[in-house]
Amino acid sequence: MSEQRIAELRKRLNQYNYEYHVLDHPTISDAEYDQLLRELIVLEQQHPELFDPNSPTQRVGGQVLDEFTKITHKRPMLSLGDVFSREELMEFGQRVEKEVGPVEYCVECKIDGLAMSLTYQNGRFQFAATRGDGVVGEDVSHNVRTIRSLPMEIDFLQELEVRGEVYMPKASFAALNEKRREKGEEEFANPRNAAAGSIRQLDSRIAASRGLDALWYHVPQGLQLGHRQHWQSLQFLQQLGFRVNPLNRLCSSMTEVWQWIEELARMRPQLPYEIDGVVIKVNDYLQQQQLGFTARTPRWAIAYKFPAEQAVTRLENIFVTVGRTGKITPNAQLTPVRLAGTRVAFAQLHDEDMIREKDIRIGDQVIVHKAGDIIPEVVASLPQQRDGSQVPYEFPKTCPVCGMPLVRYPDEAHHYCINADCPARVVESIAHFCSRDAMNIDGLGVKRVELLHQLGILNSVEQIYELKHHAQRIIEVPKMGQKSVDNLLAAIENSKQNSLEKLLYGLGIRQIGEKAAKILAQHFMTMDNLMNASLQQLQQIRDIGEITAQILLDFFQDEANRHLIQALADHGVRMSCDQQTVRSSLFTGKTVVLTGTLAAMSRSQAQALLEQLGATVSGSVSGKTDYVIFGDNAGSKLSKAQSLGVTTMSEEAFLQEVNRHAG
Ligand code: 0OW
Repeated sequence: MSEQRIAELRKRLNQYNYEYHVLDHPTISDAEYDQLLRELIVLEQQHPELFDPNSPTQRVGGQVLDEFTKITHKRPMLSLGDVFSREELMEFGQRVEKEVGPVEYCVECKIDGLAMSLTYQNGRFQFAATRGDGVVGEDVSHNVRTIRSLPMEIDFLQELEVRGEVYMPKASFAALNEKRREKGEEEFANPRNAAAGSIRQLDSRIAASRGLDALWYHVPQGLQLGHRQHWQSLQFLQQLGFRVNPLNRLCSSMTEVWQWIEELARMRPQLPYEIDGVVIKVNDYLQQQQLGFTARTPRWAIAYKFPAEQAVTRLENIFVTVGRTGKITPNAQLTPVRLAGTRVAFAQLHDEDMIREKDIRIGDQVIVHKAGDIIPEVVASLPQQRDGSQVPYEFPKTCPVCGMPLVRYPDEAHHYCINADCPARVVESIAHFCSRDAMNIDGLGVKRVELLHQLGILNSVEQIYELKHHAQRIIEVPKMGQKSVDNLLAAIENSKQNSLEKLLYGLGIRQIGEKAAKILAQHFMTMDNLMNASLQQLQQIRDIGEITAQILLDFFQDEANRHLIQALADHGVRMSCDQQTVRSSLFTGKTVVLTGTLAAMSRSQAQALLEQLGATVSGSVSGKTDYVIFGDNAGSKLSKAQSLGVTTMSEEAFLQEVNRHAG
């Protein structure tokens, strides 16, 4: 009876999945597994009435959503307080032990991925939700189901919530970026971004191809389930088939905790996943209850964050690159060095003054600093290590690409190539137009644009929309098969539907970044209205100062720009803006600045939320700022706001205001 056979195959294949992906100890060969899977696929096709989204056949994805549904967490998903030194960690321990007496700590790697909440009922996976703002997350079940190590069925029938971290293993991350490099697509900065980008895909086949994994570390209702310690809950999870980190340790003192932290710091480069610190939790649930919570974080847990890494290496040479605005940026070529888990061969030098002030010379030993996914930078040279072979750097007088003389405006730090036809600027401008935050044309990264520019078929933004006439030429480009040409031409066609702010930002007008583009698009709604606006109309827009208004006026009066816009319109590029659903709130029409590290969400998520509430998010604090919202480690912007008497708002007050309008 095939119904029995289907049930039996599902059970066996789930067990084999568990053995392979959780125990790393398969008991059958891949060929046997594939054969059983094929048999199940055939049987399920013959019995669509027995479809089960949790079946082993669904791990490869196949569901495509058109949007994410929201899920409100039964219990808020908290963030963690951070400490950055042994001393601060010891203070945490003293505070805890002063309140509840001697404690045992559970010490866990702080996996650098994205927090995830799972819900099971009747022993079956029901749904998975991202953390979102801590209160409302997104249903990403279709993508989480593709994580092979996650059990879809467990031997526990009560409703159960399990929390953990979905992450992209270093190996998957390297493979993914290699593939993107080959396709001329933008690479992910780090595994966390790659994991978040994968989990937020609407098409689960993409998520299934990304090699995601997860480790589970929290049972919110542990105490209600009769567990006395967190450690017991971790064992409970392990017995149910969840992957739990074998590097978790129980420690009976903060001194022992610190020893384990030092051990994990040593192991960090060899771990198969990125960690950005260590999480230390009071193990006993009753003691956790006594300690309670702050607005956003448990008082019984803390994250110790590893210090940003530095390294010393030799500065081999300095070379300049030409940006799309003609800005000349000096870069350091280094003797490659491992830094924060990555191989670093280049670093930023910012500008000529910095090179002189820090007395950085070619051949110097230099200190290189890398924090998070920020581009590495040279922080200092080591003059005491000079051997006389070092050479001061002479900033070039002419553009290295087109040979025209460089210009340095009096009050500017940078030199510029002012030749609008400089090949470097043409290529950078086209690549910017195609970039993700602009017209988002996948497959036209800088390298690919450079190639097509050299072929002579891509010399302007307008010619992007004429590439379809050169399909045969494009196929000749290395690693461009028919499929990637089709994808590229489809991406170009799709870009015509972008809302006006993406086009405006893509045009690369000086001083017009994403924020200003969005403000202008939402204010004028069409390109025509904007192009014909007077200086006064432009100046009266909040956050568009006099200088920017003049730059805009000059840009739209320039015949070449009007011709380009007309040509893009003739190609069918949309010249209007999406209607924004602005819900009125405390922030409507106000200028808001975000500062510090928000726990509940990323900076860009907070910005999007604020803009939906009708606020303008600005990058700098001034007398015109209405609110400064601060997270952890808020710095100079917060103190400037206080000195200017600008209203400051904590993240939890911001979240309360947002949730008042959540809808
Ligand atoms: N990233 C981690 C991790 C962990 C939570 C649940 C109770 C208090 C915080 O590896 N090992 N353990 C916890 O415990 N949280 C972690 O990550 C948190 C989730 C959200 C912010 C941090 O990344």
